[in-house]
Amino acid sequence: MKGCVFFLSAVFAFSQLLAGEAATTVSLPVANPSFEALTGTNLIHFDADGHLRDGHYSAFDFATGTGFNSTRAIPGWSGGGAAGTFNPSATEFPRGVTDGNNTAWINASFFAKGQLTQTLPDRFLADRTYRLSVDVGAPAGLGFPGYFIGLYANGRAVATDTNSVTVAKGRFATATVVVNLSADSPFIGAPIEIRLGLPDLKPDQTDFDNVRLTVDRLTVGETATAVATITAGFVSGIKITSGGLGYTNEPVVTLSGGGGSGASAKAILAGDTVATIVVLTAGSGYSTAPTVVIEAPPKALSVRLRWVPELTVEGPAGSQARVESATGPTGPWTTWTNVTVGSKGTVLVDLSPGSVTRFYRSVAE
Ligand SMILES: [Ca+2]
Repeated sequence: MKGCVFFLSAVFAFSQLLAGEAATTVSLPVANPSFEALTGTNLIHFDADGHLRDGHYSAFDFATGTGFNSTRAIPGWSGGGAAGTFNPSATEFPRGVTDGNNTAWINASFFAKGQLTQTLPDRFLADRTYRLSVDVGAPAGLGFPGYFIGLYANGRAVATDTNSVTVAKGRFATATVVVNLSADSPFIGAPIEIRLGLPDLKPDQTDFDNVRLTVDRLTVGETATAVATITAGFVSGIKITSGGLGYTNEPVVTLSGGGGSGASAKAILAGDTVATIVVLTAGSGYSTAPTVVIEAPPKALSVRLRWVPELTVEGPAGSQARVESATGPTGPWTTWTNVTVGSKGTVLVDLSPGSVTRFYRSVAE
């Protein structure tokens, strides 16, 4: 068949593969996120249920007016300067606050300003999208010094927002910062810190409410982990070190090693993570804590697309052709496959690794 003319055309087609990556958004726990946690018994400032009265506030640094000095002015948050918990009245916010009754307040003067910080138990991980949202309020009848919100790690700014959202007097508006860190970021593994503050030494007050922090986490392959403790040879408890993600059914928990036998345990889910592991039988004879193995979650079904070359060989029906490939346009050429040409041509798809960068030609046999 030498001398026949064969024609090869190539188009790039999408190939669908399984086991891609899907993400789910979860909330990271923030202590006292809406500033409702402060309670007290001083009936000047707190009602009979222990909640701040309308128009009353706590403060880190002074005890004048309707305020009072408190080292726990905002539970869960550390503070400096003029800052605390505030239950605004309709004078400051005619439409109320955005969540619950209270806000955080931070004051500034021409000489000093307050700040609030909270360091979370969660740490920054790579390739996750972190989103911090905070409702920022400008109390009516007072000067508004603007706002500052930020995510920090090891004392350094990771992502911040200063005054990008316009806040009307007597109203709240939502400010947001978003960050996604690569694996070589110096912040990976550092505890996540939230900071709320004022950008300038400018009177008078900014209020903050409803602090939310979410992270997009991969749903594939996050297996829960846990460690066991023993007492007098028995398994006395199992503590979860990571709840994992993506569980649809309670995973099997096995205990192995440690020199003993007979211990068993059961996992309990909260949503799609392992929340608790209950020891069912304590076993006996353990000299060291047995290893806790938790079954992996099922893989999420998802789709990843990729380019692959689709080749059409045309020529006399029934003739034989050899398709060659090379890494450059001038060769050297090697045989990729042999083909018998059909009456409408023959279609071939190269799914092998590196196919998108290869060159192809057809040769008569
Ligand atoms: Ca609130």
